[in-house]
Amino acid sequence: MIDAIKEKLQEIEEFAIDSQDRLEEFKRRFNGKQSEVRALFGRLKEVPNEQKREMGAALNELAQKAEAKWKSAASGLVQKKSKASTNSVDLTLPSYPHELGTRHPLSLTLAEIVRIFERIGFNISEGPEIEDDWHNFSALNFPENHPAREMQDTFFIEKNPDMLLRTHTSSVQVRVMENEKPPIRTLSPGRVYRNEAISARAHCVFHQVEGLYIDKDVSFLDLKETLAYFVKELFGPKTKMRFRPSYFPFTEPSAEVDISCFICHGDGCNICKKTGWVEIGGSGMVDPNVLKSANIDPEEYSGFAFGMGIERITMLKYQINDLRLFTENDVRFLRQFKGII
Ligand code: 2U9
Repeated sequence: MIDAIKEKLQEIEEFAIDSQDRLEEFKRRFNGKQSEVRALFGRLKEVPNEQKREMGAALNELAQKAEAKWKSAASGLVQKKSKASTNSVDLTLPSYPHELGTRHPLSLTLAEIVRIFERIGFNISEGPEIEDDWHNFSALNFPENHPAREMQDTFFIEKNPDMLLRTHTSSVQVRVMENEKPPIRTLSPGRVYRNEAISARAHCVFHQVEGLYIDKDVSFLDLKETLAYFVKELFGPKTKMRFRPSYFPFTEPSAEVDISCFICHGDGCNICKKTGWVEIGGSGMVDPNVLKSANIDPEEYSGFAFGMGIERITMLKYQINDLRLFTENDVRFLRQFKGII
């Protein structure tokens, strides 16, 4: 019996545990209830009584040694495993490149427009998108029965017909005139709403930027020179500008603003429909009635105003042919503006 115990001890000592599989095999053979060590305990009954005590002690020692070896091997393997997993990360490798997002083309255009006007002293004013009739229409000299007020053009708030979604950002400038004294030089960018069916050329939500300059002796020449500076900055130094007579309730006289076609330079292309000119917005001298509505004396002050659609300017600048691309958020479209500004 003693020889069997010594033999088992040697086997236990020589058993190499270098993997999880070997650890489990060790446990099966030497630790568990069905193990070879337990089998030796079973053979105690064959041992003569006077040797039982000594053999029992030797067997207990054997079982303890097997248990101790299993425990230390098990914890050794755990440490080895965690060390292996830390080592598998090579901290010297360059990281995966982070793909940066891009600025929306409308934001790019607006940022450029804002920068151009800030350089000549304009500040930025913002106001509510849900407006009252006064700031959106009445103070801007819209007659009571003007078609722009009609349901098909304006989204009215059902519960309060005096409230509506602003149809232009001129409403913001009425608020500036009410709250500040001239000189006023302000640019109002923002979202506006018109009740139109969505197509490649129209949307019920779009963006505008309107400008207002009020001071003593502001003339039509100031308007012309300011816009001529603007179009050269935005579309290039060779860009020419022209006025076409027009009508808006809030300006008198009023003019549409065209620029020389920066694609074909007058040779004729699809953008300018072979005319050599493209429309970019409207403008005019602030109507005296509008000044009066905001308690500004038209005898003392005069002003000019202009407005343009940011979508239209962006479509011209980047030759985008469908307005819906701005709101679809298709990354194949948006990614093309990578690296601009
Ligand atoms: C005040 C008085 C007058 C702003 C102006 C236009 C002409 C104009 C359109 C261009 C394309 C709007 O986006 S669009 O549809 N705008 O033609 N806007 S003058 O006139 C003002 C503004 C504020 C107090």
